[in-house]
Amino acid sequence: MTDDTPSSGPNENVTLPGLLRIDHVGVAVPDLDEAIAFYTATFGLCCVHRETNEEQGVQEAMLAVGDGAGPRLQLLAPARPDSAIAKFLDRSGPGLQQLAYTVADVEAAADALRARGLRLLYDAPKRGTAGSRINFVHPKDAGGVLVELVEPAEGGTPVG
Ligand code: MC0
Repeated sequence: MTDDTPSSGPNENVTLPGLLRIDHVGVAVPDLDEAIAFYTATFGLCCVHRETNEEQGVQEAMLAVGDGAGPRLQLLAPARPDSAIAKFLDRSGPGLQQLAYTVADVEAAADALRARGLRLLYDAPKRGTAGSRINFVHPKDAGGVLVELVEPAEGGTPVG
């Protein structure tokens, strides 16, 4: 190692997951309408998308910040009592639930992380916001953070 070799950072000998940017930050909330009202009135965010994801058991909203060019805030409310968000709220209360990164290829990103010994929650990607394809890294394998990988739907901009 020479003096100018970084002591940490990308290792050219292993495949990296290809994270492009922060896609969104997810916050668990008990009531979606109330949360949207709070974030729009108090912080001036703009709700640009809403949907119910039956498979995930969530009612969700995406909120844009400022000019909308950057990452979104995702509000996640339980659509049923046995959902991941309901369990999170029961255990931890409202608050930060996940950090999501945009990737070009969710399967390749998941494979790269599996190769490093991280547990991915799904064998194959599932449907996420606005037709995106998603997978998650177990929070116990990512420093206590539930990491989501998001491959946006064909055509680019995830939502809005
Ligand atoms: C659980 N733990 C977390 C956590 N959820 N730590 C950080 N962040 C979270 N969100 C911790 C617990 O405190 C506990 O720690 C340990 O993990 C329990 O692990 P477990 O028993 O294996 O699992 P569960 O039953 O608590 O479930 C956690 C798990 C689940 C991440 C597997 O929430 C899940 O499947 N999430 C992925 C799906 C999801 O989150 N869907 C909702 C968003 P201790 O220390 O007490 O052992 S849907 C979405 O996001 C879509 C619409 C999109 O963006 O497109």
